[in-house]
Amino acid sequence: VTFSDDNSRVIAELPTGERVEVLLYGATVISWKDASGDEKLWLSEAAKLDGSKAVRGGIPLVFPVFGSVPDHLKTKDLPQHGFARTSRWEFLGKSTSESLEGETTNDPSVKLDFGLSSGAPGLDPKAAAHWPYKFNLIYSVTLNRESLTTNILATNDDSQSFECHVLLHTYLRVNDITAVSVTGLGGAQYVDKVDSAKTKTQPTEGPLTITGETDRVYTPAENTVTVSEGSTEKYRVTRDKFSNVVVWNPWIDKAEGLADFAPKDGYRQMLCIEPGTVDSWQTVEAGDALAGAQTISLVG
Ligand code: TA6
Repeated sequence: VTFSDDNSRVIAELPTGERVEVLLYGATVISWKDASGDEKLWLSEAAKLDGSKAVRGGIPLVFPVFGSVPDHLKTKDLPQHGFARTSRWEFLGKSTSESLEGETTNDPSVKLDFGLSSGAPGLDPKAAAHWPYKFNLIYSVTLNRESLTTNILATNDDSQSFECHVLLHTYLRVNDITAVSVTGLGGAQYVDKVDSAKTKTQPTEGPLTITGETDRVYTPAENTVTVSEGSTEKYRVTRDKFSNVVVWNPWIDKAEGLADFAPKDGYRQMLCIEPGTVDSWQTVEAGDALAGAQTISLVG
């Protein structure tokens, strides 16, 4: 595990060559490469990596709110998608699969832990102003040869309960969105945010294909979604303790309208598959915790 010389990122590499890079700003995974150096996440060429705004790409972390907040909540002035992705997290340490004697195993893995809590120096000041709760977040990133797992644990250290959303806003890299199909959503209800947030049902037969702006909050029965290109499966995204998967592609016009989305035809090389719990407010009682994880497995 190494640090960038400006201390803004943590890089971990396995002895077999797989590599993950995490920006301390937002604890945002900004790169995940397999042993042959193929990048698995999409990162905009115009992504801000200097802490001036949420990273466009990689795996932004959405907490405590998804989207903008309804007026009835006192947190209505929080930034879109909350403050976890716009705060500077602390690197808490790493653990590897190497045994104590130091010889490497044939299934190497490394886990990086990051922390953000109320009162932390790196907390986005908007948070303190509009999220008056004592909380602690631990975010773990685990890399092994064939997968990347990210886990979020949010504990309520306050004497009152709070309500929140949590979501892992993963930008998967694909070669050509027009050849992509997604399975594992058949029969699932979804809120179609492109079509005035209507609730619809995904047909059971045939995969989901992306032919235009797509912005859907699914509540699937199964906990795994598979992303294929042509007839080749590429990613299997399994979620744990998350009830939703958001599928998002901005397509041409929305990509055009996002200042930090580059190149503009980059919508053809990305698909957001976002495990989370965002269709209802999760109440976390004082002293309780909310946890969730995604595992992205490389297939084929
Ligand atoms: O996850 C889908 C979504 O909520 C879209 O509606 C779009 O807003 C996207 O997130 C990106 O949001 P951002 O705040 O990162 O520009």
